[in-house]
Amino acid sequence: MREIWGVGTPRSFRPIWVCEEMGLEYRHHAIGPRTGETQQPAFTKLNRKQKIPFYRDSEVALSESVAICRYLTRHSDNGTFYIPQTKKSLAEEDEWCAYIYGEIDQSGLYIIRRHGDLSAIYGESPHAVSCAADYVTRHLGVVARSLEERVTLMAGGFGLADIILMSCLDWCIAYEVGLPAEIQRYYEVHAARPAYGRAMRINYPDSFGGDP
Ligand SMILES: N[C@@H](CCC(=O)N[C@@H](CS)C(=O)NCC(=O)O)C(=O)O
Repeated sequence: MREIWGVGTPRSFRPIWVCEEMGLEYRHHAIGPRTGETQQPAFTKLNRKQKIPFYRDSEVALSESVAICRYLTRHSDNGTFYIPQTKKSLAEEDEWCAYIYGEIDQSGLYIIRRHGDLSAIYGESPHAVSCAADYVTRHLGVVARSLEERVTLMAGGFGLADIILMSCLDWCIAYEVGLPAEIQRYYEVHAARPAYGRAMRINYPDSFGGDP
């Protein structure tokens, strides 16, 4: 049985959406960030990083949202999710995932979080927050250029790179980082996917009346 730990963050949203998109069954442990749940001994035994998301099945135990999602995409092909098959397309998808995760998520949005929402832990720095927002804007501009002609990052269709990007766009919206027109159009197309709606309800139950 697949199990996913984590709720309430863009990172926990990713594997939930992949499972919902691909029709993979899983048991969800809705433990949240900064609630003390990731520090509990039972969870620490599973994931020494004390972070969500975390994933386990009979074969692997994985942390890191991108790694978990990539692993999950190899488990089914219901035809609605693009899975690269060639060395070239795998590398191109990898390039998108590393770029979005490294530059937009970790070096941009998470800096805003650290020195904004989490300033009690990491120190308050309005300057870091505003520089990180500018940094995200600059890289959204790069992504936007690739979305001028189509509404998926990969020419083959909607897939893993889009899930990573969309989760960052939800985060941008929450932090009031403006989206270029091409990205706004892209966002609206994929936010209408039924699996996105289901994953939102599961991952952000408080925003939907607490009832996933
Ligand atoms: N690189 C990791 C980041 C995971 C991460 O930082 N998770 C945060 C929430 S977004 C967390 O669990 N923080 C510890 C806690 O809140 O207790 C990933 O992409 O999965």
